[in-house]
Amino acid sequence: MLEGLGSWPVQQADQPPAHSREKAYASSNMALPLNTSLLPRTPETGSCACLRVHADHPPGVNLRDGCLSVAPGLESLAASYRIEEWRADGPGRASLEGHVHLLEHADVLFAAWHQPDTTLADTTRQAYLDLFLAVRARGFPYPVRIWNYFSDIHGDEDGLERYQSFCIGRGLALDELGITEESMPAATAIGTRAAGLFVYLIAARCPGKAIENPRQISAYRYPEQYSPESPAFARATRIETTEGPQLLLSGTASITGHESRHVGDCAAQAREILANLDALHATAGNDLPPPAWLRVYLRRPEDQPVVAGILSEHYPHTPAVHWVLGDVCRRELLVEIEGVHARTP
Ligand code: 3EB
Repeated sequence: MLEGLGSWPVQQADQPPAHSREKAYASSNMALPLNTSLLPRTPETGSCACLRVHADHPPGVNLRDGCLSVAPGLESLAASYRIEEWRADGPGRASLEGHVHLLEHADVLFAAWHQPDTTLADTTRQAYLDLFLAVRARGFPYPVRIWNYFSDIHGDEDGLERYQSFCIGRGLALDELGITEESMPAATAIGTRAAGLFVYLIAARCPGKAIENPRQISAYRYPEQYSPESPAFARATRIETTEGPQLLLSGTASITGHESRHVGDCAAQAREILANLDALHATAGNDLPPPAWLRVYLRRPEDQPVVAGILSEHYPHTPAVHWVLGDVCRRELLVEIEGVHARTP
């Protein structure tokens, strides 16, 4: 078992620190140089050294022009094309290690993985092992945000729903890596129509703060009816950046306690999600700015106008929104929202 992965870095005088640990201590009080925005089109500038998530592109991962580009099979809804960009400082160093595409900055590491899913459980296990070992080897053992996309999320694999197989694979990898569920960051897991499993993440040298939602049971404590292996993610991650605190919001659904609410009513589901997002904001600290952007996953494109109305009623200044098609992991859920609280320029 590999130690020190997911636990808080505790200084131990009797243990000579590994190179990566030394670095982690050196920068432990340093704010992360990280910011994000939702762009209406690809900027003209050649080299960006950032992580870009594209919708409506042929699915895949590449390292071109010093940029880590991920197209995880997202399909934008009408007139909503956006690019999600995450910027760190400096030029960044791109590399491909096995199936892991990496873009390394001084204090932030972007990593992405995409392979066909032979069986989703095995493939997910391999993706998590590959990614977590790669970021750890570079001195960035703490993912602060993870995204997961795969096709046919309600399909069957060996008698289980594919989302459950995904949870099993993730759980196996975390066990092997010695990572506890409580130390996992914010995440998204959404069904798309693109082949293969996509997992990508943002990792840091020091952990972010996992935030749980007082309105919801932690996903890793859900009763077994949802999955034989519980979902391992936090409801949000709070990080301190050079531009102030940020709150990275997990894909958030109409769930309170552990139960789906407002089955069949997308508008009511959206309102419940906003109550969940507000609760996360309140829990994470009132020093946090409002959401800079949100991504709304809809099972049915025709629900867009009603959800858009609810968002603009709720927020005094409606954040930038990327509307996409996506299948939430429970069949009865019609909408899910993720996003980021961050200072906007
Ligand atoms: C939920 O709250 C909705 O398995 O990584 C949202 C975000 C959901 C992440 C995951 C699942 C995951 O249970 C589903």
